[in-house]
This record gives sequence, structure tokens and C-alpha cells, in this order.
Amino acid sequence: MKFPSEPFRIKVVEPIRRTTREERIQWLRKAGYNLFQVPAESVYVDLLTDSGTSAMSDNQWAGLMIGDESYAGSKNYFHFQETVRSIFGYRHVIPTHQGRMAENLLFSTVVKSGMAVPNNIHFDTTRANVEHQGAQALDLVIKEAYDPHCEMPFKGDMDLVRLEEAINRIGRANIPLVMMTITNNSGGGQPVSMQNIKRTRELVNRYEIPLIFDACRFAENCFFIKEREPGYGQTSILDIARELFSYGDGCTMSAKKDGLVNIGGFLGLNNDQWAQDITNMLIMVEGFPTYGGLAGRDLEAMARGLKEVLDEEYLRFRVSQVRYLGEMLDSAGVPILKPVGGHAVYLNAKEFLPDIPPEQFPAQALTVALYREYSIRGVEIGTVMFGTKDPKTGKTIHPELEMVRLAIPRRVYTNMQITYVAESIIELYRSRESVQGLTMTYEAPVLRHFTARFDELPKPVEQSA
Ligand code: P70
Repeated sequence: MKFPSEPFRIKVVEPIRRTTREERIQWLRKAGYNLFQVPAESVYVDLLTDSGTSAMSDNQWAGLMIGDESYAGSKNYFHFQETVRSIFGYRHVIPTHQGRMAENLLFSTVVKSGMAVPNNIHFDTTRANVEHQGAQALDLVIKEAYDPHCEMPFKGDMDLVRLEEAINRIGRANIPLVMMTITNNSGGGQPVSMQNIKRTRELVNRYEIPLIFDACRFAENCFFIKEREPGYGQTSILDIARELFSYGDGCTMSAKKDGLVNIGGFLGLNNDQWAQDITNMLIMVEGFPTYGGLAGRDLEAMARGLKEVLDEEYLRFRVSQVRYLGEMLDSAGVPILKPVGGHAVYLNAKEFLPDIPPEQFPAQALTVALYREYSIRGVEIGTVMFGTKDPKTGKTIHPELEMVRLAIPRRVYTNMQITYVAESIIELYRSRESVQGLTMTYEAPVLRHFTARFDELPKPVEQSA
């Protein structure tokens, strides 16, 4: 079946409300046209993120009830540790409350000012955490990743020529580690192939540089390997994951994605010295090493979620649901990034709103219109999130892609709700000249997208009138 139906049934429901357009206009004004600032209750279909928004299974909820809240040596930690070791294979398993704490602990321990960290593409918090150490975050994905029309199966692959060139230019001593984000979120949720991972390993081995995975969406990446990479069609997702992680020295993980939990993360590491230094830091800023900023029950839910996410039937539904949305939009001519990624559909705002120049934040304008007209919340992945300033001229340097990401929470929305999203966006596309550009009125020095404020500019017709 091309689009398999849901491999679960609904046991508990959470009502969602449809607000009026008038109400949403008011919320937008109050929020400074930033969707991070509107109350979630005013949203009908919330595709802001797939992070922490999953529905847990009955098995996970049952796990919460056997939470062992002992300060030290909770049984749930041991279950969690054993689960992580059996999938990821790393010796040291350090729990954190979410992904960015794993990043912060790792980078503050091994990254020093003046160094550089290559990645296929850093996501927002990863980039911010590298730069916070005074280091440079290098994005070295293959160039095809920036072409929204190129339908390669593994558009998240690292460009090995550019990686080697960067190592030679910057010097091995200034590259404490190489990261690999699976799947590549900023590039459209695109997977990385096993072959590319293997080759990256061989390359960094020659320079004795550790390879660390940003593993948030590892199960979706493994599913794509099974589906698309020759030789893996008969391999289980677990075995694919084991092979994949065997090429690395560790990982940072936000379990809020493929851990199927609402909060949680961890660091997996083989390096004893790094693990020791990080554990000492963990005790100071996060918690004792057998809970790391989480409750025992959270560790249990995470252990169970990490096993459930490997279920192939679940993954097939998951990836197909996202593809279902993508294909409906694509066949109606709505410009999206192709191929469709694992966790989200990315609208190509440059083509959706060709009359709104990058200085007027077309992707942000599109998120505003989607919410105002249809009560759907997406997130801007464009100039607001990744624009940088030229230090000499102060002018904004725009990223290559201006996108609106529609991230699908796991096991949350039915295909009928996804159909509603597709039909709404198709309708908006047909009346796209009504969408207004924006001007930014406030920005924070780092991670500005969370708190930035905007005003709407007059519509182009009004301008020329
Ligand atoms: C997302 C969230 C988090 C993330 C990630 C990768 C590849 C690390 C992290 C940090 C962030 C977000 C973005 C827009 C709206 C809401 C939330 N990604 N690495 O949705 O993990 O959040 O647990 O600290 O994607 O993609 P954590």
C-alpha cells in the first residue's frame, strides 16, 4: 500500500479547538507575528515541531508508573542504559534533559575558542552551542542539498571533498570532532547514506578525528537506508542502526524526536576521558549521572520509546504520512523541497511568494498567513533562523533556502487532519498575492527566531496604489 493507514488506535483524546480568524488576528498582533509567541491552544493543527510532541504509547504510560525516583542508582536508569547500549553501542550513557544539554556538555568540554566543528548542516541549537565556545560551525553537506528540486535519495550526505579540504586548511589540531546530523534537519530532513557515513569514518580515521552523530532522528534515517540503499532491504532497522553507530565514537541525542518522549536526551560516548569530564560537569549543572535532569519515570518512558521507534511498521507509516502531505502539495503545484524528508514537509517560500524579497522574510510571512487563515502553525527555517550579519557592512546574509517547515508530530494527527493541512495550503497557494511581507522590530543576539518581533508591511497592491 502506498500510504499505509495508522498502525495504532486512539485510546485517549485531547480536544483541540478551532479559533476564529478575528481571534487569530489579535493573537498575531500580540505575538509580534512570531508563531513561537502565540498560545498553543489557539492553534488547530500544530506543526511547529516534531520535538517533544509525540504521543506516547500505552506501554510508555505504563512505564511511568514504575518510575523509581531514587536519587542514585534508579532501576530505570539501568534499563535505559542497557537499551541505549544495545542500539547505539556506546560504552558511556549520560542522560540529559534534552538534546541541547548534551551538545552543551560535549562542546564545552572538547571545543575551544578558535576551533571549528564540521557537520553536514548544524541545526539551530547545535550551531549556537558551537559558536558559544568561540568556535566556527562549518556546514559541509553536498551541494545538491541546496537545490530544492534535486531528487537524490541521500541529500543529507557529507561532502567529503570539502571536509578533507577543511581539515587540511584548518588543521587537525583545531578540529576536535566531526558531527553528522541524521537526518539532516536544516536541509529538509534528508537522510545520510550508510556509504557516506562509512566513507566519512575512513576519512576522519586518517586524521584521528572522532565522529559524533547528532542522532535525534536516527530511526527515520535508518528506515530510509532500508528503503533506498542497495543491500539493506532485508536488514532490520535495529541492525542498520547498530552498523551506523559503529562508525561513530559517540552521539548527542534529543529523545524528544525518535525517543518518542516529551522530554529527554542523552550523550553516548566511547572516550573514557571525555565521559569522565562531562560527568563531572553534569553533576554540577544537570544532576546525578543516573538521572541527569530527568525523573526516573522519564528514563523508563525513553527506554521504551527507543525500542518502539525501531518498529518497521510504525516507521513505514510515519515516513509515509509525511510523504502523503508532500505528495498532495506537490501534485497541486505547491513548491516544496524534494524529496520529502522524514519528519517534515518544507515549503519553498522563495517560489511560493516570489514577490516578497528575502529582506521581508517571505518564509516568516508564510507562517503568519497559514496561521491567520487556517490555524495551522509551521516554523520558519530561513533568514529569521539562519540569517547572519556581514561583520563589515552589517548587512544580512541570507541562507540559500527560505523554507517553512511543517513538522509532523509522531502518532498525533490522523491522515484526515493531514488532508486538512494539504487542502488549506493549496487554497492559500491559489491566493498567495494576498500575503504581506514583514519587517523585524526586535531581535535577540542569539537564537533570535524564538523571540523576534515583526510588523506587517503594506500589501504590494496597496504600495503601488
Ligand atoms: C526541531 C527542534 C532540535 C534539535 C535538532 C537537531 C538536529 C539538536 C536539537 C536540539 C528545535 C525546534 C525548532 C523549531 C521549533 C521548535 C523546536 N530541534 N539537533 O523542531 O534538541 O530541542 O532536545 O534541545 O533538530 O527541529 P533539543
